Amino acid sequence: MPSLFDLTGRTALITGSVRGIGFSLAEGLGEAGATVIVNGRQQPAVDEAVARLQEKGYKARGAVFDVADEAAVIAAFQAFDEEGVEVDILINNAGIQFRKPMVELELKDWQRVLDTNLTAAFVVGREAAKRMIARGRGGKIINIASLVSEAARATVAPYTAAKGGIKMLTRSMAAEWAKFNIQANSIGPGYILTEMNTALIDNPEFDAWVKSSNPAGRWGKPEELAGTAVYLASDASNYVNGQIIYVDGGWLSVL
Ligand code: GCO
Repeated sequence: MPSLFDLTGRTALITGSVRGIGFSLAEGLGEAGATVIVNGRQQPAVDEAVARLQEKGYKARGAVFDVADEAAVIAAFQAFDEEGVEVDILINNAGIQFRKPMVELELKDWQRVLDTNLTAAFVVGREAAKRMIARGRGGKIINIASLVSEAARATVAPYTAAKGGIKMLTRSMAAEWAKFNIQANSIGPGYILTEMNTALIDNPEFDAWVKSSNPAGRWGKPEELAGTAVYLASDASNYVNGQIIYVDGGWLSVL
């Protein structure tokens, strides 16, 4: 009996996957048998990530496009169509961070974060879902949320608003696409040891706050998100829709 978690024969597009959480998710889905499409904005970084995955024995290819550029997203999916590439699993992972108090925040910086962290998930999700629906065999969409999908931290308002939006966009996707056998869910990482968080990791006070605020008493590792991604990308979650699974060391569950 094939494993409920076997992704063999399925193709997964993971946006923003040349490093960090996205790359770890690509490793996890590759390990489960999926062909992974690495996405980023720079060809050299995408090529390097694809090579690293292939060296590990995983099936991988690249797709260079900016998720915040609708025309580029549409062109990328048209190229998939022409090449016969069928995205069965989409992980909307691409995201940026911009830390500044709101009273000092310029609209252009707010907009750039919302464009990349929320609107892009809608645009890429729309292009993937159109094709999943047309193929008639369903699909999986996983949106990367955050602790700040539930509770806010000062100085990251655009990121927080976007991640709160990801929570409800995920439910909207479930509301509209469940009937096509598409399951759309989210993963809410806690504070993870990633390049985006370097400034926080290197700040002794912030590091102490993270370690004292979750019952695990530590930062999470990117690879600790892969199992949840494989679960949500596999047949094991075919009756799960519109949910967020927090991978946060217990942070949100305790006072
Ligand atoms: C920050 C961090 C967070 C984490 C993560 C927490 O500045 O507070 O970047 O946003 O990245 O989203 O779940």
